[in-house]
Amino acid sequence: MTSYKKILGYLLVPVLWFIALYPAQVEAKVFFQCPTNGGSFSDVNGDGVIRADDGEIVNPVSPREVCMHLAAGDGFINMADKLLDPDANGMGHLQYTFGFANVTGVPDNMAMEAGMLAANFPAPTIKVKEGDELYLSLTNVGMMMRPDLFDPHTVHWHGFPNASSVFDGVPEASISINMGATLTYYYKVVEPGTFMYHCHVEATEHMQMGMLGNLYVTAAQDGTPLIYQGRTYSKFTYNDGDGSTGYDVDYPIQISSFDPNFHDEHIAVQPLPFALMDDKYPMLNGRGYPDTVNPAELANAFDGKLSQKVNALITATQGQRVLLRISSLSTTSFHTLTTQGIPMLVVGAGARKLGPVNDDTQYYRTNSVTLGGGEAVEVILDTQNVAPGTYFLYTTNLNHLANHEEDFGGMMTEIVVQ
Ligand SMILES: [Cu+2]
Repeated sequence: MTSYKKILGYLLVPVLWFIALYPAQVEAKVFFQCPTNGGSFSDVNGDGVIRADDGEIVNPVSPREVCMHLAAGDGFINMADKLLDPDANGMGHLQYTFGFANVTGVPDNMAMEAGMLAANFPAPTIKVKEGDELYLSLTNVGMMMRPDLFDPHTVHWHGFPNASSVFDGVPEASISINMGATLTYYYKVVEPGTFMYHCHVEATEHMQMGMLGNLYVTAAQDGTPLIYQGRTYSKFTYNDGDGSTGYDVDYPIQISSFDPNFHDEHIAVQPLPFALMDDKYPMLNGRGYPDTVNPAELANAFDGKLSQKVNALITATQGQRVLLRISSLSTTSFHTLTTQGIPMLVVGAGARKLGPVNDDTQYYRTNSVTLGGGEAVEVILDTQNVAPGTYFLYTTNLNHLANHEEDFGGMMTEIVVQ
């Protein structure tokens, strides 16, 4: 009789759990929302262009409805210190991360699996145009390597003028997304400029762990040719009225940095060294030099998944104006970037043009810009009088020119003028 009761007791536990959790199971689910057409037309690769399933570009008339589906979870990336350890087979330190993956176009019933252990660093780039409506579905796929954690995640579009806080991603002031659930953020994009995005849940931890990405908005003035200083442009950093922020090619460059100790303690399920946070891997677009100039998408050494899809190589044809959309999401330090041989013209900061419309007098020439976390600047490099060759964009914080213990790397990339 006693053993019968015992068995009944054991059986009762899962039954009670099932009853308790059943409502949660039916309510929380993956749910990609795209009003244009139920999801069959979408911005699959984050380039801001909507394509049908067969790849045909189907951008509707303005305002465009841009849909994107991100998964939030964990994963691994490879750091750039590939020379120190000869046994590493050309792979650098394997870094445990939290991050986002692009699962746009993946059917809802396969999105969890596609997003698991697929964290990208940096997060998939979000590029939209002023006037667009962005429907950004975020699904929390859980942290596979930390099953003890049940952290929610959010998307915080840093600098976005939300009409209400519900889509701001600050968990204390809005909502955050639990494991197995999806929230679709809605943004009516009304301001051009260089922004950035990150998860805002336990921000010091989740940002140090890598939930950071490039995000920028192209100007409504694009497509209307304007002549500035004798040259014609059809792409502009801002709605400047006079073409003074015109450019030929643009590159988002995001400053970030990792403390390997923090990440290693994390996957070892140890107390996290918040107060001792000390970043040893300074990066541009999630890579240290020389990985910054490797045009390939990098895979990690854990399961071979593509983990670092964005590089930081800047290329231009002589005579072109290059726009650098520089942002910083470092959680620990200010960082200074400089170019040698090509003057920097700063035309915008904090997603605002410097000075009013039809006025270029507040732009300034410099040879370095310094950014703290959350700051962004737009820098134009004019290659008209620059001899073809390879130049460098790098930090003057010389201790940041290293990939942890391996010197001659870190926060540096190349500007190749052809
Ligand atoms: Cu998060």
